[in-house]
Order: sequence, then C-alpha cells, then structure tokens
Amino acid sequence: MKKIGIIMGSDSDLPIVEKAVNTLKSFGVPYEVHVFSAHRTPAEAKEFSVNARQNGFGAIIAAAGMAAHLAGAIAANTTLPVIGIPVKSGNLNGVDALLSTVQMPSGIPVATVAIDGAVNAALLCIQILAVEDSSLAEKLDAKRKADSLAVLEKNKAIEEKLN
Ligand code: RP5
Repeated sequence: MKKIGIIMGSDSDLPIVEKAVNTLKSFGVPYEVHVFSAHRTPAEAKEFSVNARQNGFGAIIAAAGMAAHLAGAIAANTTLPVIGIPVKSGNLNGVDALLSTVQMPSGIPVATVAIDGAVNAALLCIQILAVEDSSLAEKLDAKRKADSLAVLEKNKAIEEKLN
C-alpha cells in the first residue's frame, strides 16, 4: 500500500497533526511524519516533495498555521494529491492559514479541509487510496456505519430523556 506523507510546518502543529496520525493508524495505513517548513527549511520541504512519488507516497497532508504556504509549496513540487490543514494559531485563529491554504491559483491544486480538520484530511487520503483498494473501501464503509449507529444511540438517549 502507498504511504501517506504528513508534513507540518512546526512541531507546535503536532497536537493537531496527531489526530491525522491516529486516524491513519486506525485504518492500518502506513505513513511518515516530518517537520518541514516552507520558509524555515524550504530546501528540505522541496526535496521531500520532489521525491515523494518515487519514495512510495500516495498522497501528502500538509499542516501549517499563520501565512500558511506549506501545502502550496509542496503541491508545486509534486503531482501527488496534497491535502492542506490550516492550523489555528496566532492572532487570527486560523483564518489566515485557511485563506492562505485554500486560495491556490489555478494549476496547482491543494484540497483544503477545515481549520484544524486533521481527521478529515486523513480520511480524504484514505479515500484516495481506497479508489484502488477494496479492503480499505470496506473499512471506510464500516466506519460510516459505526458513526451512524453512534448518532442513532445518542438520539435515542435524548428522545427518552426529553420527550
Ligand atoms: C507556521 O507557523 C507553523 O506551521 C505554525 O503553525 C506557526 C507557528 O510556528 P512556531 O512559531 O510555533 O514554530 O509556520
């Protein structure tokens, strides 16, 4: 199975990135985690991206806060799918990172999830791999079913308590 690359701009992004790691782990999807910054270590970020396909990656998650150009910088150097996570930090609480990540000019796409949306970033990567992997697709179906049952249980409890 292809690996998922998880790149964060700073180790301060780790509390968010861990949610993506845990989601990939729960599906048995292999991954690698690195701290590469688009502005502090641009050469390392570029080297990772340029070589990602030949190094066995199938998609890349890029998490960064503030003027978050990491996902775009990675996407500029690979044609693998890149999922951007805008991280909440600084005075603008992640809105700066959201706009920086989502507003990519035509030609270099970054699929952007919600501010701090690490679980969805991982699920999107799993869905990308599941296009060619039926056992992963079955696991995704099973998770949807389990999530749905959990909500039905909560509904039952609320209805019993309040009606
Ligand atoms: C971004 O700036 C990082 O992704 C992080 O979210 C934010 C703050 O970085 P630190 O100053 O905590 O290293 O580059």
